[in-house]
Amino acid sequence: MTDPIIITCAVTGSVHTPTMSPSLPITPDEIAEQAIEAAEAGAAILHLHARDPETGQPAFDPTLFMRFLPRIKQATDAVLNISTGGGMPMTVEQRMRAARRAAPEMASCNMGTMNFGLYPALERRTEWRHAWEPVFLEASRDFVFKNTFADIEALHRALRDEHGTRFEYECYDLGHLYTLAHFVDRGIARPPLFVQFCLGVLGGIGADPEMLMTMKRAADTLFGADYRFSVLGVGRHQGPLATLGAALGGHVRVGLEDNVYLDKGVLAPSNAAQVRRIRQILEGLGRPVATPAEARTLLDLKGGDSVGF
Ligand code: KMH
Ligand code: ZN
Repeated sequence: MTDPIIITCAVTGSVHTPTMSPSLPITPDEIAEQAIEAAEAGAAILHLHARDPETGQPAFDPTLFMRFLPRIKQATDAVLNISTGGGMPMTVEQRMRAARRAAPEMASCNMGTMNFGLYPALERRTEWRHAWEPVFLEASRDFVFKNTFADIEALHRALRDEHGTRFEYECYDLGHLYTLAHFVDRGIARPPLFVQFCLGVLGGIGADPEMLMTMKRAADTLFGADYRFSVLGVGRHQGPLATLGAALGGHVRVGLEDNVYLDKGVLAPSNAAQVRRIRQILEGLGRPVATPAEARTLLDLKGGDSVGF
C-alpha cells in the first residue's frame, strides 16, 4: 500500500469508433498530442494503438506508430507501451509487427483466446460517420480474439527475448490468471509481473466489485509478492473500479480506449481529462501518483533509452 500508483492511459485503442466521440485521437498528430497531454497530467505509462489517419480504422502498420512514438518520447519521460492486441480483423503476426519494430519497454500480452463483443454498440445509434464502423462492430459477433499458448510463447520470444520488452498481462477472466501462472512455472513469464485486470468486456468477467476482489484473491494466491496489479473497467465502470483497485493497493488504467465518457452522458474532452480526474481521486485518498521513473523501478523496465525509436 506504500507504492506510488501507476496511472496508465490507453489513448485510442481499437474498440471505439470515430462516431462515438469527436475526441477520440485518430491521426498520428492527434495521438501524439493527446498522449503528451496525458503524460503531463500524470500518466506514467501510455498504452498505444494506431489508426488509419483517413478512416480511423484500427491499423497495425509500424510506420504509422513511428509517426508518433519518437514525438511522444521526445516530449515526455513516460513509458511507451505498444499494444499487441491490435484490433479486428488483424492476425497475430500483424498485431506484433509494430512492437517488434519499436522494441518498446513494454507491450501488451493478452492472456487467452476469447469472444470480444462490440456489437451491442450498434443499438445505441443508427448514423455513422464512416461506412466501416457498423460493419466492424457487427463483425465482433463472430470474431475470435486469438491468443493461444503458442501465440503467447511467440510474443515472449519476439519481444522479451529479442528486445528485453516487459509485458502488461491483460487478464479478462480468472482462467487467464491461471494461464499466466503456467507461463511463470515454465520460466517464460518472469516477475515482477504487471497484471492488468480487465473487467467489463463482453466475453470476459463482469465489471463487478466482487469480481475484482475475486481476481485479486486468485492473483495473490498464484503470484504472491511477484506481481503488481492494475485495474481497467470498461465504460462507466472505469472510474469506480480504478478507485476500488487503488484502495486495494493496485494501479489504475484510464483512457479513451476503454471509456469515452468523463461523467454520465458527458463525453471526455480528452484523455488528459480522465487522467486528471483519477489523479484527483488518488491524491484525495492520500495515495501518491508514480512518476515514470518510479514505474520503471517498480516494473523493472529496461529504460527509455533502450528502445528502437
Ligand atoms: N481495450 C482493452 C480491454 C491490447 O491492446 O492488447 C484491450 C486491450 C488489448 O488493451
Ligand atoms: Zn489496447
